[in-house]
Amino acid sequence: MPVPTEEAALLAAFEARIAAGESIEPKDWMPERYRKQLTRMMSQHAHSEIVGMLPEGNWITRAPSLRRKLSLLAKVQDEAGHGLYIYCGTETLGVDRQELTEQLLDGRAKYSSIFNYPTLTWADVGVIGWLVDGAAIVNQTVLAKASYGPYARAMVRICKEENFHKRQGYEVCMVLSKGTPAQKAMLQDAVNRFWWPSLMMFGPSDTNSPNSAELLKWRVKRKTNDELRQRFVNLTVPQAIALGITIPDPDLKLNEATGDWEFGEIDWSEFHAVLKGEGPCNHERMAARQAAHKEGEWVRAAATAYAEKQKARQATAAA
Ligand code: BYC
Repeated sequence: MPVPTEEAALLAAFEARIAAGESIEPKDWMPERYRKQLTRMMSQHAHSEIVGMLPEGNWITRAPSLRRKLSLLAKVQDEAGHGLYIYCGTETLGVDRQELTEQLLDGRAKYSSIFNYPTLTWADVGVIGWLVDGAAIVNQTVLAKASYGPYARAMVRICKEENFHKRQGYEVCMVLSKGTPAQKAMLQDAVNRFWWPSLMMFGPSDTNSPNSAELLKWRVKRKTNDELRQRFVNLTVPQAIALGITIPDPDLKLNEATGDWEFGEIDWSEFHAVLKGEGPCNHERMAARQAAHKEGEWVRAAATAYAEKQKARQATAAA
């Protein structure tokens, strides 16, 4: 079916604005497909921040000192804030948070694969800060230049907080790396378990990424999954060397000509299994979110009743 002339003109104007580096704002015309892609990506991102509180939240009561407990508490709270900024961003696209939450709880929406792995030791908390938040910074620094204004602006603030998260994580790793043989072994074990899942956070390889072409065309994404993954590896390997930690990849080697740290093949069958709900903690994560939603029902009911009472009071005062 031919595209109506009016819509074709709107689309051309929209694409010209994007090509000129302008920001698209909530009330601007946008193609339905752009709105849909952004809603999908932003909602997954928001859900990841919320589900992402669970693995580290698991260690708040067991942090080894008050100082560690305070910084971990602050970090986990920040993640809740990130989720809220991004849900607010999706509201500007016309979808409310309740609807997106329902999609998460009934399994229609995805969240980042990384949060389906368990946190078995205290070293995991350090390694998540270092690798997982480190990967998020690489990805999100570029998203801070995304064409959709509310998403890009949320990323600026989130990246600042992620920097604190990465530093607190790396500092935990540094202390462990200088500790007893048992502490060093615990750190190495955590890196062994989180290295490959961290690389998977960047999504499938470019040849297998169905959404990339459209997102790159509309400058939501500014770099491809593989480009960002490579950047993360290049930044992280020297940090691992500084810690005296071995990256669990026998094929890892520096290509002197390109300056890239070349790495081995990712196990994509593991990635796809986790996306299908078959990761080590998928069931546990979903059960935790469902329980939290149920337990929070009285808060939502109380807030709604309060808002209605306020509205009624204002109506009486105005009458
Ligand atoms: N996990 O065509 P593709 C954090 C899906 S949280 C699960 O390449 P796209 C933190 C993808 O959605 C930070 N699913 O997709 C929080 C698509 O499926 P659908 C989280 C994945 O969108 C707490 C399909 O695979 N960051 O930092 O072009 C504590 C094909 O992929 C994954 C974000 O969410 C995955 N890893 O690119 C600590 C960043 N990868 O929807 C830290 C924002 C791919 O078609 N998102 N899929 O059914 C993005 O940058 C992009 O959406 C992605 C994927 C690079 C993730």
